[in-house]
Amino acid sequence: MKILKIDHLGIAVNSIKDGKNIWTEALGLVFEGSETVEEQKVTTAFFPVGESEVELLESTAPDGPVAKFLDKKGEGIHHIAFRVENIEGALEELKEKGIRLIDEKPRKGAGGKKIAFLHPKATNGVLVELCE
Ligand code: CMX
Repeated sequence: MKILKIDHLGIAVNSIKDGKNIWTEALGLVFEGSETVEEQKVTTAFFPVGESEVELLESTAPDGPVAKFLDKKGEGIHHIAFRVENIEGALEELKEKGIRLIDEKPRKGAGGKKIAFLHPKATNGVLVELCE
């Protein structure tokens, strides 16, 4: 598999509206827009940084993965996303290597990207997302 770059860093927040100002007014990033991904039960807000982005994640449902994370750990880094060349091929390769996957097939993420998660227990406690 080939990782092309860090696509984004996902940060879980209680509220995008309340959390956004630190990234724009204090750190000078530009708010690029917001999107709700119903399947993931999150609303995302993107702030480009060079070739990567900061992604704020606010849960839309109390049983969603981001709500569970916030309940357990509070606000903070939720996942790191790597842009890959061929996500289906990358998942196949990882599966063959016996790496624990959350998604064996890609699903639809923000911006119409294909995304898939590896289990944090397989990657030193860090939730890793692949996207294309
Ligand atoms: N980072 C690191 N560890 C995490 C984690 C995260 N984001 N989310 C959960 N975990 C850990 C938990 O702390 C727990 O560890 P312990 O067993 O040591 O307590 C373990 O993973 C299992 O967690 P859980 O609470 O028992 O199980 P969940 O039902 O919360 O499932 C996970 C965890 C990772 C499978 C689930 O959150 C998931 O499927 N995540 C992928 C989807 C996702 O996060 N989508 C939101 C992002 C949307 C986007 O970017 O588009």
